[in-house]
Amino acid sequence: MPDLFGRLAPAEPATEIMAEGAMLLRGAALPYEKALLIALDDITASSPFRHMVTPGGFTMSVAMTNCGAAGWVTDRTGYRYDRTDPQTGRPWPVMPDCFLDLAITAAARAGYPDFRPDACLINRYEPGARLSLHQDRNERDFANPIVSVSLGLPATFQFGGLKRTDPVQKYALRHGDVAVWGGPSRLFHHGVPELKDGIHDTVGRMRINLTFRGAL
Ligand code: MD3
Ligand code: FE
Repeated sequence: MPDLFGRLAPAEPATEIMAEGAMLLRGAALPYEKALLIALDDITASSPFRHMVTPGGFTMSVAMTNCGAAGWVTDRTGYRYDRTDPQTGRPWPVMPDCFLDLAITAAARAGYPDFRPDACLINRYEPGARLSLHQDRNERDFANPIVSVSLGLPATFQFGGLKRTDPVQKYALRHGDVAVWGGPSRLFHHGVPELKDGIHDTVGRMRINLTFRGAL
């Protein structure tokens, strides 16, 4: 239905191109907000958030858990995908349908119609938490994109290029934003500087990021 000025509501929210192969779908997760937060409570009741230790012996400021057939873990022996949650000794919680539906729909809109994630890493940032510049390269097939969903407090997101020293661009990622990284951008360095304090209406004093991967 056109409004008073004859405008039609867009069927899909605006998309921004961040880099070749990388698209930002502003607000694309908003229709899923309630379902995602309920499913998240379910996941963390079985596999709670925990602060993992890097191979170098540092405890990460970001708390993590996973769902899906495999989960990303780090400990003193290295980074890997594991079918078992090392903290519970059980498989990771099943990936909820609303997670899968959002990830598959977003990837298709960004030009990756065949993406079927088998792992979702869930990051929880409390004020002060940060993720230093890194590449995601523990996945088997880099032909799969990574889909990232931001919920809660806004964050600055930085990404550079294939080399650690390439210049970085900054984006504000807000509640409901979805980013898809594939093709030439798949192995770009990226990170999140210290989360600023604040309180989000529905998520509280934190930022949650879901990253969907084809890991196995
Ligand atoms: C660019 N998470 O979990 S999401 C991670 O906000 C991670 O929690 C950040 O980096 C977060 O590994 C950033 C955006 C993102 C995810 C994967 C990428 C950007 C990416 C892979 C390649 C290039
Ligand atoms: Fe990453």
